[in-house]
Amino acid sequence: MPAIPQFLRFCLDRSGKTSQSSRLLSYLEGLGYPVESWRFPDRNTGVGQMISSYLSNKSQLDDHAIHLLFSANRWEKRALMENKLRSGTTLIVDRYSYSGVAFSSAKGLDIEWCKAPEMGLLAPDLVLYLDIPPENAAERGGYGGERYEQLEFQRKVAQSYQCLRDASWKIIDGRLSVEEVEKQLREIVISCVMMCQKGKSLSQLWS
Ligand code: DGP
Ligand code: NA
Ligand code: NA
Repeated sequence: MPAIPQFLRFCLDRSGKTSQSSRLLSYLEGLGYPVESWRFPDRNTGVGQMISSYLSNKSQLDDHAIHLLFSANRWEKRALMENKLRSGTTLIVDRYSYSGVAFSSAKGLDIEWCKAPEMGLLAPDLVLYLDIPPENAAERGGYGGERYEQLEFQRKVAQSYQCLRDASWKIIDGRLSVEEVEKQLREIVISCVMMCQKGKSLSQLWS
């Protein structure tokens, strides 16, 4: 039974990533694939609660310290992630390491320093970047509630993501209608799932 290692990840705040993740989940479930939807930060763990408190401005932390907590939050789920993938479950992951590096390097931290604690986490087969101008994201509902939802900062984050693009990325225009984005995502995802079904080994970040 070939493994079906899969990851899909999304980016800027208010880009529509969370609702598209759940649409993709239903789509793949409907086709009969074993699939789960995950998100980072996972606010349910002890580390995740510290992150959540930081994001809602209830606590202050040094930029390096919070970076390491986000990374720890991914590491604490790594073994489970590997088990799921090896058993053939597709994982749709709403944010992952690229968000970690993009947000912290946007604060001015050295990009190589940011990548270091991410090394050895599992690499995704596919990264889906919903590209939306930060100005448009800022007009969407709920924006501004959390620490990073500031237009100037999101512009820097968008620039950081540009430096992180690699061959696993597909860029989707996030200004298109929800239905059009969904249609494009389905096409990209199904071809990735089929390719992975033929047997594709797990690899690690950052290579
Ligand atoms: P979300 O639940 O996707 O809205 O993410 C919460 C916020 O945390 C959002 O502003 C993006 C930011 N974020 C997500 N992952 C990381 C990370 O690994 N590092 C940092 N610094 N920020 C992150
Ligand atoms: Na957010
Ligand atoms: Na998230």
